[in-house]
Amino acid sequence: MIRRTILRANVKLPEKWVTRANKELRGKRTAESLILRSSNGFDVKPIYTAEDVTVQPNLPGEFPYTRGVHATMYTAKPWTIRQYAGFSTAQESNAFYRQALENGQQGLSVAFDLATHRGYDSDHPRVVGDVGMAGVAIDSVEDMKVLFDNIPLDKVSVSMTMNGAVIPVLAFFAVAAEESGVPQEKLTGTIQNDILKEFMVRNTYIFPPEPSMRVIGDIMAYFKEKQPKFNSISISGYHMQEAGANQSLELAFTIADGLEYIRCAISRGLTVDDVAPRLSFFFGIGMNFYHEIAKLRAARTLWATMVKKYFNPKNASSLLLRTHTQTSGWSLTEQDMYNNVVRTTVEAMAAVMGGAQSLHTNAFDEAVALPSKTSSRIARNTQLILQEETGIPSVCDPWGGSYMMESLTKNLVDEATKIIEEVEAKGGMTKCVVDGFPKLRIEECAAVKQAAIDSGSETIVGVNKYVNKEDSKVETLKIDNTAVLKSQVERLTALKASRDSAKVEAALAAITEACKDSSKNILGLAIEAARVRATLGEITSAMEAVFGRHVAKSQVIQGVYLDSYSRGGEEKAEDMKSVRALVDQFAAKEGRRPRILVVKMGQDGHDRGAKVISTGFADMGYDVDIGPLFQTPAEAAKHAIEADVHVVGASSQAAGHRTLVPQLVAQLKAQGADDIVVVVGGVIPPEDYEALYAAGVSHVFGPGSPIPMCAREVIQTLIKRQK
Ligand code: 3CP
Repeated sequence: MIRRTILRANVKLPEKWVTRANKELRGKRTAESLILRSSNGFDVKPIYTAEDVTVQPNLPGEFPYTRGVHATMYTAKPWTIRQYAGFSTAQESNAFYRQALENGQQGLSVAFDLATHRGYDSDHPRVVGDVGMAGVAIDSVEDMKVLFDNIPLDKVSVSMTMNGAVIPVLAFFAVAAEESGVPQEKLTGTIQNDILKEFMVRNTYIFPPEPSMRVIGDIMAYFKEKQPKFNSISISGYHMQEAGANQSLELAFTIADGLEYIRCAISRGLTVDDVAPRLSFFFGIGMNFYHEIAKLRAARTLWATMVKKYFNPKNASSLLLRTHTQTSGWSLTEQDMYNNVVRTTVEAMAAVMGGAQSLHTNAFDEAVALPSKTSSRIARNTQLILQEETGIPSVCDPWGGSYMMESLTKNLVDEATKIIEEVEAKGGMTKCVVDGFPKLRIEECAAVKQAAIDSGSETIVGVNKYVNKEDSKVETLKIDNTAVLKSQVERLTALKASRDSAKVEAALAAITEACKDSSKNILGLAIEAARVRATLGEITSAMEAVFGRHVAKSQVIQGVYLDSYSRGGEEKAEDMKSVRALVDQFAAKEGRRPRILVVKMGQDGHDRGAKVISTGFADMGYDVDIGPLFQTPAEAAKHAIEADVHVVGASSQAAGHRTLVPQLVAQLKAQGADDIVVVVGGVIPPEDYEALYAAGVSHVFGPGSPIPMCAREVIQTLIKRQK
C-alpha cells in the first residue's frame, strides 16, 4: 500500500494577527486561506512567531551542528565550487577541466558516460548509443591518465560519480595517480559509491544489492588503510529529489542509507570512527527556497543525533554531516530557457544559506543537452558572484534564529525521524530497497507533483503560465557519438595488442576468486589488474561471474495522477474525462483498451519520466506495460510485438534517442510490426525533432509536455488508424 507523506505544520496562527489580516482581506479571503498547501506535502504559514520555536539551536560547530559543521563556516573558507562535467573522450574532458580550473573552479567532479557506469567497455554491442554521450568514456587506466593529464592530483580534489563500476574506476584512478607520481595516501576527493539509492532511483547498478554492499565494505576497508583522505561514499539524496521525492523523503532515506553504510562497515570489523569521518553527503536543492535551507540544517541535526544514538562514536568528526549540493536539474525547463539562470541562482542561494560544503550549479541549457562553453561559464560565475560580490559568505548560518527557519527545520527533523524509524523497523535500508517501498513512495510523490504542474495548480513560468510566444532558440552542444565510439574502439584494440595477456588473465582470475571469498579485498586486486591494463569491462565481467547482474522489476502506480490533476479545478477534471472518453471510444471499436509499452533503451536509467507517464496514461484508461531498463532496440521491438501493443513510447533522458529510436523503428519494421505507433518523450532538443519524424516517429513530446495532452494526441492517432 502507498501512504502519502504529508507534513502538516503547526497551523495555529496568532489571534491578533488573524484579526488584522481578516480586516485587510475585507471578506475576500480568510486569514487561514493564506496557508500555503503545496503538492510537496508541506504547509507554510503566512506568519511565524516565537510560539513556533520550541528549540533554540546551539552555535555553529556545536552538537547537533544544526547551524553548521564548522564554527567559522564560510567566514574562514567558502564552499568548494565543484562543477560536474565530462563528455566525449578523456582528451576533450581534460581540456575542459583545465580551462575550468583556470577560470575559478576549485575542485573537479567527473561525469562518466553510461557505458562506463554500467561496466561495459565502449566496444560492447549494448552501448552503441551511449558512448561519450552523458559523460566521458573511460575503458582503462590509459583513458584515466589522459583525463587527469597535467592536473596535480595531490592538490586538486576529485569527485567521481560512480556507483556500479566503482571498483575498476577507483583502481584506474589510483594507478593513474601513482604513474603521475602521486601516491594514494595523498589523494583527496570523493567517490559517490552510494549503491542503495541506485536501486531506489538512479538505476546505474550492476550487481544485486547484497554483493553491492560487499563491494562497499571492501572500499571502506581499503581506504582506511591506503587512501585515508578520500571520502569513501557520497550518500546521495540528490537523485531521490530528481526522481520526485519531497524534502522529508529525501532527508529520511538519505540518512537511513548512511546508517546502513555504517552498519555495513561494522559488519566488516571496522568501527564507526574508522569510517564515519569520511562519509560525506549530497543533496539536491530545488525551488522550494525556505524548505531547502531548512533541509540542510535538519540533515546535520538528524545525522549527529542518529549516529550518536545508534553508534555512540568517540570521535566528534563521526557526527558531522558534510555535504555537496547540486541545483535541481529537474527544475530546468526547455521553454524560455534563460529562466533557468534565475532558477539556478535562487537554488544556489538556498544551498549556501543552508551551509553546504560544496556546490554544483547547473547550466541553463541542461534541460535539453550537455552544457555548452558559454552556459558552463555562466553556471560557474553564478557561484563566483555569490562568493565574491554579495557578502553572503560573511555570516555563519544567516537564517539561524528566524522563527520560520527554526520551525521548518524542526518540522522536517520530526517528519524525517518518523520515516527513518519506519525504515529501521523494517530492518534497514538494504531490506527496504529489496522490497521496493522507498521507490514506490518517491514515484508517488513524482506523479502528484507532475499532475499539479500539468493542471496549473503549481506555476512554472514559461511552461504553464506566461508562455513566451517569441522564438528563443539556444545553440546546444552536440557530441558526435560515432566519432567517440570509433576512437575508443581503436584505443581498446591498441591496448589489448600491447599488454601481457597472461598477466591480465591471472589478475582477472584473482578478482573472481576474491568475489567468492569475503576475507579478500576486491579493490586491492582490481588495482593489480589495472596496473597490467585489464579493462573496465573485463574487471566487471570477472566480478559478474560470481555476483550476477541485477534485473529490477517495474510497477505502475495507479490513481495518484488523476487525483492530483483533478484538484486543479473542474475544467481540469473535464479535460481528463474527455481523454478518457476517447480512450473508451477506441476500446469499444477495438475490443480492448489501447495498449502502450513504455521503454527505456540503452544504459539510460533515469526513469522518473517513464514512471510518471505510465501512471498518467494508466489513469486515463490506457493499458500500460513498462519495459525493463536497459533494453536494446531489438529487445524493445520484440517486447512490443509479444505484448501486442498499439504504441511504443520511448523515454530518453541521456541523448541516446538519436541513435536508438531510429533503430527501434527499423527493428519493428524488420519484425513485421510497422503498424505499431512510435512516440518519443524526454530531453529531446528541438533540432532533433525532424530527424525523429523522418525516421518514422509519430509524436515527439519535449520537456514540459502535459501528460493529458500527450495521451490525447496518441489516442487521436490510434482512432484515425482505426478508420
Ligand atoms: C572547510 N574546512 C575548514 C573550514 N571549511 N576548516 C576550518 N574551518 C572552516 N570553516 C576544511 C575541511 O575540514 C577540509 O579539510 C577542507 O577544508 C576541505 O573542505 P571541505 O568542506 O571538506 O570541502 P571539499 O573538500 O570540497 O569536500 C566537500 C565534501 C566532499 C565533503 C562534500 O565529499 C565533496 O566534495 N563532495 C562532492 C561530491 C560531488 O561532487 N558529487 C557529484 C555529484 P579535511 O578534509 O582535512 O577535514 S554530480 C551527480 C549528479 C548527476 C548524476 O548523478 O547523474
